[in-house]
Amino acid sequence: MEIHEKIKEIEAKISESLKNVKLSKHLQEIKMKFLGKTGEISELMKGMREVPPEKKREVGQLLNDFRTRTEKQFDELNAKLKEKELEARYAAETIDVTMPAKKAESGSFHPNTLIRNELVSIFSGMGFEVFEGPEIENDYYNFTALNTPKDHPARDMQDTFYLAPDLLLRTQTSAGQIRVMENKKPPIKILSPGKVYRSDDDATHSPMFSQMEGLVVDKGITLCDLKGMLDEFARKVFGEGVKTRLRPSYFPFTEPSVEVDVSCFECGGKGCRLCKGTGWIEVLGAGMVNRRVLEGCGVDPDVYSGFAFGMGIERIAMLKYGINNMKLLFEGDTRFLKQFKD
Ligand code: 2NM
Repeated sequence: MEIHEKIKEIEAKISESLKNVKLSKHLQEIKMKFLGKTGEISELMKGMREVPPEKKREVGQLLNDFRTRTEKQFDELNAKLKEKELEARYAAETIDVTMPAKKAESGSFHPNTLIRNELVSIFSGMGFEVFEGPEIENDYYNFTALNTPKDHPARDMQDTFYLAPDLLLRTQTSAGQIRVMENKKPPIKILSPGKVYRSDDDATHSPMFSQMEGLVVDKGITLCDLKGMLDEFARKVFGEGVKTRLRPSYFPFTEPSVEVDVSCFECGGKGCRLCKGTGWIEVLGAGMVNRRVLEGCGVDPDVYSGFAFGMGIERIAMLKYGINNMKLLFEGDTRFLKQFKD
């Protein structure tokens, strides 16, 4: 076949192939088909061997021109495609610096933590030191040392989570306070916040809840000291005008034992829904440490006396923040929790 026709034929193939090329990657593949080592143009040039000598110059010139032309054609198209691809990439990766930034959500403290921190701060101000005992205790520290007799209902399997015959989840943080009395000579003034466990689960009881207990032991400590400290606590937590009232009660580890009410901070004592018309709200239990408890810890009850108190953190949180459902404090629902951002 005539060399001109051959060239024309390949040129036609090339323009046909280039019609729908959109990506430089595909262009490169097509280029190989024609200009690669075994491409059509290269194969055509290998045919130079059969060209008679007198035609070699002319045909060689034609083929060289053709190859140069074609290479240029590919290079130019490649440059165009590359530029388009770069533009598309820039467009796709554009950052709109005027877009409003995504708000970084900040966390908030759990109401229990807020109350705990507030109480620790108030009692630290009165000279209490924080002591946290272990959550796993034995019968002695949780019951016996606290003067809870062997047949006391609190020891029942139904109220206490036992891990082994003599290993249990503490039902009150005072278990740890016994260790302090055993190891330290009075004056003792400690605050014990922490989780406690009771086999109890209904609308107003959770099997795990948080307590804050306080203990003061020294020479000459009386119920008046307890009352004075409680007044200070009530004013700081619930407001300046709030008073406290003691009612007789019973705990095995204190004698006498009292329930402590605060005057209703909602109605000022006139009676409202919060205080159920009584003007008073029960907030904690307390008493003078039972001499048998002191004795058991090696503290001479004829020399020293002490008072102790204990409150439920959840209860204080519910009262202070007006939370009407205790379960909200255990669910971790952020719709609830984020209302406590300050
Ligand atoms: C309460 C009520 C009354 C209490 C007793 C003790 C200890 F360790 F001294 F015996 N710590 N906390 C106590 C007393 C706790 O909670 C309602």
